[in-house]
Amino acid sequence: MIYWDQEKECMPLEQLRELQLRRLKETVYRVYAFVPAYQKKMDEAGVKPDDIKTLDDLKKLPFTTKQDLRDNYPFGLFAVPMSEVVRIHSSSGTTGKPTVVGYTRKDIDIWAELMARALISAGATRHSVIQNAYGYGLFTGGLGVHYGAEKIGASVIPSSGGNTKRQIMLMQDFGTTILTCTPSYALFMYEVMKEMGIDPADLKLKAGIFGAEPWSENMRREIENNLKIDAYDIYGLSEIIGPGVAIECSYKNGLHIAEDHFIAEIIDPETGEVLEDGRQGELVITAITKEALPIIRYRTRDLTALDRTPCACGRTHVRMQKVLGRSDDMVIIRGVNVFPSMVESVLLNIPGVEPYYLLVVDRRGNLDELEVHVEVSEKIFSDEIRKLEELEDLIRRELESALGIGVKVRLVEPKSIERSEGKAKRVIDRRKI
Ligand code: DLL
Repeated sequence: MIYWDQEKECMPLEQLRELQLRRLKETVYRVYAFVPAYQKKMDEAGVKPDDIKTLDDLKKLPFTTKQDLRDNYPFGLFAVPMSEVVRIHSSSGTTGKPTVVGYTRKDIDIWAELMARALISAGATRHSVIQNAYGYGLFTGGLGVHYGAEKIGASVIPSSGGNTKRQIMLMQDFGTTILTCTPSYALFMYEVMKEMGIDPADLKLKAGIFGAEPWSENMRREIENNLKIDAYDIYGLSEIIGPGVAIECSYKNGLHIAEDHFIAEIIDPETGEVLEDGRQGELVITAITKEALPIIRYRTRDLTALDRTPCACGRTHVRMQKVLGRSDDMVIIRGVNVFPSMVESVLLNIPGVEPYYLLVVDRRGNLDELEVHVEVSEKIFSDEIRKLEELEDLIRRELESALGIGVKVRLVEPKSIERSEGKAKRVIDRRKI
């Protein structure tokens, strides 16, 4: 099976746009009627539900931001009474209150459908044994993937994050064919496998569906080569629904956004102006079928670009590029924007460098400084000092030419950078401490 719902996934564009417009109109009427915060924002912007006559009119509506969710904490943006809400999730805010999201029965069903599509798109079938190592709990990764996996009739192992040796034992004993977790956790699993003397080629593992954090193409190659699997990128965020907003197909040439449920736009993050297809900017999503938490023009803070050229897989839904990073993780060094994924791409092209790194930003005097900590292999680390210095110098030159700023590089001992069982931390910004 190539599609879960061919009718929706391959819908002719004209029909798709009609469906989007109808659903958008309904959503706008609903939020205006039932969510005072939306009504207030729309009144302030001088726009009424009746003003939305075409998809282009979406532009007239104000953006929604994480701050709006915070200001209405916990349930203020819900468009249904709590008696209709069957599930609550939240995303762990590093600062302040978490972001709270709610689902009706129908929202949960749609989410499971989207995850079923995503899993099938990445090659899963009802014969798959899916080990789901995304965290179960308030995080949407665990339960989101779980419901989709059950829906397609696969056998799901709800292993959740952590206890890595046990994960590997389960993989061996239960014959896991698909692993779902963050890409950084997949890498860590490989490292532990090596320590346990297990060759991934001896496992039944065929594919991995990785997301919840940015990862470069080079990281994909690294994971695919190490674990001997096909690695697919899955995107989503709790504010919109959770995982399953977008997924790669077998062509791995961008992630198809489920356009029958979401409308995607790219804006200039500085001006808010909508950019034409192909230009890179901030992804903005409108959820047009959500009951509990419909969300209008949500600013994801994720940087990507949209591609509307036809995809060989037959799906008509727009593709988004692999996410470059989120603006929160972007560090501005002397005016230059640096994303961890840019550093990652450079590092993983250099032999002897391990896929573990950390960006440490500090201010000396009035000057910002970026120091990149890079782990090297045992073999390299035991080399003579001169060779290590040469490698350090090579990494520095490669980074400087890719980023266009001066950087410091510090080679660090194997296994000294903290391993991740969920979302990896790539930046320490000492300017903010
Ligand atoms: O991370 C949902 C999810 C779970 C997605 C499992 C995929 C797999 P949040 O915790 O709300 O939800 O975090 C959402 O994570 O705005 C992005 O910055 C980042 N993110 C998610 N998927 C990707 C991806 C889940 N494939 C935030 N590539 C988003 C890059 C991603 N960044």
